[in-house]
Amino acid sequence: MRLIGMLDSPYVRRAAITLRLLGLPYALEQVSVFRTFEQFRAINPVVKAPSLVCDNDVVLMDSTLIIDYAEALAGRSLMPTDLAARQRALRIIGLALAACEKAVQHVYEHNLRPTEKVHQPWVERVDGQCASAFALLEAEMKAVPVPTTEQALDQAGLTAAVVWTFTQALLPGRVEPAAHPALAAFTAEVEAFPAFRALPHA
Ligand SMILES: N[C@@H](CCC(=O)N[C@@H](CS)C(=O)NCC(=O)O)C(=O)O
Repeated sequence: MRLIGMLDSPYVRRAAITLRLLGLPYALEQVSVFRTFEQFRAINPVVKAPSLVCDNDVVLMDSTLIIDYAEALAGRSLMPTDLAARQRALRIIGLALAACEKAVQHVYEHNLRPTEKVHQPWVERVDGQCASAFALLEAEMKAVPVPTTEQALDQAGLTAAVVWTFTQALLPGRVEPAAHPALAAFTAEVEAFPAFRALPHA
C-alpha cells in the first residue's frame, strides 16, 4: 500500500500513524497537493491528501475512510468497543476534526487568497467555530487519562494530539496552550511515543 501526502497535513499524519499502530506495512510518499499538484493528480485526479493506493490499485481518500479500510484489513481497531467509551471517542474525534477543518480553512483563507480578497466576515466565522471546537475538545480531554504507552492510545487521543500539534505549528498564538492545558499536556506526552516521533509533523 502507498499512502500519499505530506506529514504537515493532520489528515495524512493521523492516517499514517494509525497504519503504523495497526502494524500494516505501507510506503509513505510525501507528495504535496500544492507544490506538486500535477504529480499528485497523476496518482489521484481529485488531488486530496491523504490518498491510499491499495494493493489492488484502488485509490481511497479521506483519512476517516482510509482508517476504516485499514482497520478492516488489520482485523483490529483503535476505537473502543464499549458503547459509552465509543460515544466519548466519537465526540472527541468529531470535535478534533471540526477544529482541524476550521484551522485549515483559516490557513487557506490567509495563504491562498490575495490579501484584498480575504473576506473578513467569513474569517471571523471560521475563527469562532475553531475556538468553540477547541474549547469543547479541551473540556472533553480533561477527563481523558494520558496513556503510558502507544499501545494504549485510541483513535480519539491520536487525532486530538495530531490536531493540536498541527494547529500550534500552523497558527501559533491563535489557540492558546494556556487556555487548553489538558490538550497541551496530553499532546506533549503522546508526541513522545515512537509512532509519533517516526512520523513527525513536518
Ligand atoms: N476530510 C478529509 C480532509 C482532507 C483534506 O482536506 N486534505 C487537504 C490537505 S491538509 C487537501 O487535500 N487539500 C487540497 C484540496 O482540498 O484541494 C480527510 O479527513 O482526509
